[in-house]
Amino acid sequence: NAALTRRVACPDGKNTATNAACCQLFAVRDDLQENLFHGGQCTAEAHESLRLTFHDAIAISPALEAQGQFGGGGADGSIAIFPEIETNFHPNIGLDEIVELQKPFVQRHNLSVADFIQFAGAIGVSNCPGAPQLAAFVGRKDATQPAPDGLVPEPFHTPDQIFDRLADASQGEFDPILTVWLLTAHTVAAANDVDPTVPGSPFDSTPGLWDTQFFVETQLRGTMFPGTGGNQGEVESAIKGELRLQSDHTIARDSRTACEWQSFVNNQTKAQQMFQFVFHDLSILGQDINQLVDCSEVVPVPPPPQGVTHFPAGLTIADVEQACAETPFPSLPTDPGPATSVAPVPLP
Ligand code: HEB
Ligand code: CA
Repeated sequence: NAALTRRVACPDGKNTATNAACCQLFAVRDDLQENLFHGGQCTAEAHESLRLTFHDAIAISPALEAQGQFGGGGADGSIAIFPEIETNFHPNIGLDEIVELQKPFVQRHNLSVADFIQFAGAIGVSNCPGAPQLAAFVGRKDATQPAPDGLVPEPFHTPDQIFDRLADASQGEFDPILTVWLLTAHTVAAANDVDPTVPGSPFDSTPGLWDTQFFVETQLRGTMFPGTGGNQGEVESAIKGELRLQSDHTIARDSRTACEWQSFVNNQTKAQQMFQFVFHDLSILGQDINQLVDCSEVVPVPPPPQGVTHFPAGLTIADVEQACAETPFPSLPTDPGPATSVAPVPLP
């Protein structure tokens, strides 16, 4: 049907789009890829841009509103519009850095800050082999006031606290199962501030790949810390150099989520499709979808997945802390060679 597929020519003379409102995004995309993401890499700037999407979007609370308090605006850009307030909230530690790096891009393009944050996250993820193509919308309304403190989950929160918070933010949509889907993001992630003696400690052995190693490695019995012990929100990991968040550990073992967690192991399609679905909804929390234009076509199709799901060298099924009672842990090959050790993700 020609009417459905008709495209508009963009004023840049190079691109076409299904909606003229998407034309401005091509230049933003190209600028981000060249000048923030090092020519299209899945490195720290991409990881931090993804984390920022969550910390902006999740700060919305119908429960607070019901008590007559301002509950935050969700994906409204508030974290970058009021950075001196929100990046000082404890769970937002470290995000001042990516907010500062993104600032000149926001200034030289014409997007709302809210649109920019979610768009940068989607472009950053598109550089990670095996990732889904994430949604991109334009038309969000920017915040006029900062979100209140206390709405972003912490790694030392219990599963109950985290499940309650995500359900509140999404009016019940993000249940424990969808919380697992959201946590797929930790496949391209590292921590700088949980243990400041070892910045850049990744959550899985492949922080540059959107794969399911995160779901494998968080199920392994913890035996060591990448740096010092005794940090709030951290538990032992199974691999040298890897950092395990207490929240990832407990949600991986909680009876409500253990089988869902395990179901991601060696299921690349699931790791793509479920995250694509939840990011779409996360990225528009607090906004009216009917006021937005879908420009997802501007997001590059990510490179194909790389590698085979495996146990890190030196570890086997015997090291799995089986938490799902219903189905056995998938059988996986063990990497050859001496025990795996993961290098830190280089800082921006
Ligand atoms: Fe996340 C990172 C927590 C969810 C994305 N985390 C991170 C960290 C922490 C966290 C603590 C580290 C920081 C530093 O630097 O130190 N998370 C968390 C929690 C939760 C979460 C508690 C709930 C459960 N995330 C999430 C989501 C997302 C994310 C949903 C998306 C969407 N993260 C992320 C990323 C990262 C992180 C991407 C990385 C960053 C870098 O690398 O830098
Ligand atoms: Ca990974």
